[in-house]
Amino acid sequence: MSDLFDNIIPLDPPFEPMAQGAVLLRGAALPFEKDVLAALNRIVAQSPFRHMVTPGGFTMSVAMTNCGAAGWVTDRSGYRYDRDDPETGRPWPAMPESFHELALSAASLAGYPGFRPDACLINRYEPGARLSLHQDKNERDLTNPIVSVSLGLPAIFQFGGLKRNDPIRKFALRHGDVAVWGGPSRLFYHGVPELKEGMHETVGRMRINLTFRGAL
Ligand code: MD6
Ligand code: FE
Repeated sequence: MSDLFDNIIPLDPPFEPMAQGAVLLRGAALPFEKDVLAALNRIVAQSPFRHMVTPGGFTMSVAMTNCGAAGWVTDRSGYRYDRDDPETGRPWPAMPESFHELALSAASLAGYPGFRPDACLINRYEPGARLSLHQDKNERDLTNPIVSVSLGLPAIFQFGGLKRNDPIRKFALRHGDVAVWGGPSRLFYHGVPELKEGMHETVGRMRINLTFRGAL
């Protein structure tokens, strides 16, 4: 019976262009889902999710943690990458093998082969949490793409242009989707409006977003 399935050629995940250099790979994280969620639990046991404070003094509604050689942090003094978790005083948890494999495979499918991220920012949205329009520009080497993985509850992703008031397009991001973006759109403004109430069968009442970067 199983030999019926042995010769099936795996199809690439559906490939949706978002902008020049940016592509949405629907379901590309699903083969890694189990390992990634198990590894995530180990990371959070070492460096728990926390609500960081922006330089302007606002507490973020999205809770964050990191893994890898460096982690993205914000506090009253600004945004930066730090090798240590300021809450624990210890280095961020190492990047798990399953995270590396997922990031490398999605980046390659999107046309960015050989991606070796050194930072993974992990965002947790509970219903009502949002991330206002921003650019990701604290990374030293902007030739690296960003690989962004969505797990759990669906969200709307707002994707603009190089200027804050450029027109915005919207994409629905669902469990398992991976957005890869770089090149001409690497510095495009983007955000996530308020997460809607809901319950995901494996992840629960939240959305998890992993964004892999070459930060150092
Ligand atoms: C999110 N993502 O999807 C927030 N940034 O929850 C980001 O801010 C982001 O998805 C840079 C590149 C891809 C992203
Ligand atoms: Fe971002």
